[in-house]
Amino acid sequence: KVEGIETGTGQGVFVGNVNIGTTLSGSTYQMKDNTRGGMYTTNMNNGTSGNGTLFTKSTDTWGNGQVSNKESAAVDAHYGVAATWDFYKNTFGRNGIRNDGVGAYSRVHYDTGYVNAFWDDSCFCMTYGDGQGDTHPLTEIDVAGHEMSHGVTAATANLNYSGESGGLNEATSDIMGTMVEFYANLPSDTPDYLIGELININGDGTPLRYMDKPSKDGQSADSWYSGVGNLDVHYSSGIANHFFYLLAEGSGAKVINGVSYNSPTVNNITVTGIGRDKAAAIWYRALTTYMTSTTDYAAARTATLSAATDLYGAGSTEYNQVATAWAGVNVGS
Ligand code: ASN
Ligand code: ZN
Ligand code: CA
Repeated sequence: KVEGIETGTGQGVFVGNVNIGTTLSGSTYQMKDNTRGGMYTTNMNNGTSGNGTLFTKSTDTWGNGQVSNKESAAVDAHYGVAATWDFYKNTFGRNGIRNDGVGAYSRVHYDTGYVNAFWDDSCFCMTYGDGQGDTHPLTEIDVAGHEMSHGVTAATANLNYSGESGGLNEATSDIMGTMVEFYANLPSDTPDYLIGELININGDGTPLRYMDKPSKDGQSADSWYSGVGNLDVHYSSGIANHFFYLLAEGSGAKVINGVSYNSPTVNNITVTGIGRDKAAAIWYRALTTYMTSTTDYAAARTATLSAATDLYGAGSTEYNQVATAWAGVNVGS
């Protein structure tokens, strides 16, 4: 054991009871994890500028699951960074967001009534609002994974955040954020293909986005059409989210962890799922090897086919289902 490196216990708003990486400095515990690139979590105390104040205390027990305890959302954020770090490291051998061993820090309790979370490359940090009214803090694990994956995209393909490349940038974050949720596999936040399902972002219990049938949110595209690049990037992302769901799980009706999905395709094309792990490996390799800042949907198709060839061989089942899943969302050759 390295001097100062501790394992604390926390109870987050969403993560439930978890262990978190902390640091003992003198007689004070800090919410700082030196086993994962020195990532730490700060309290913005409703402010909007500066780095915030590092969470510290005299015991190594943090939060109580209640929003009113300011440490609870911090436990979610801290755990989310750790889970994202572990996911990328153990799945792809990626050592941090920039693959340089440096951990990102998180700022919670940003502003008042702030209903969003965001990644910022300039501070190499993540920021979470507390939500407003019936909307909970934005610290759910798929959102954490989503935001940090914007950092991974910026460090790799660097997809421009507008037009079709912007939709692919957003989809990469939804795909990898969802993979982080599956990786963490929390009993209090069972993994699914919904984004932000516990936050109550719409006030009626519905999630922010649906990967099996993106149009369920009323705005997102299920399949490609000319002009889809004019949509907000959080809606043009639907095509790639839908592609990923189809590739991983297949078309038609399915129940996963008690959630029912029904993923229709154009022309009723049948897609046979190859599983999440292979689908994620293909997407990650495409992102880090073939996609560039100007990749559009047609080029994303080519990139994932190249990735599938590298990983599983040309003409493999995996390669063929990549092509079929793209056809299922109207992205053709
Ligand atoms: N939460 C949003 C996102 O990650 C923030 C933004 O609009 N960039 O997409
Ligand atoms: Zn995003
Ligand atoms: Ca989710």
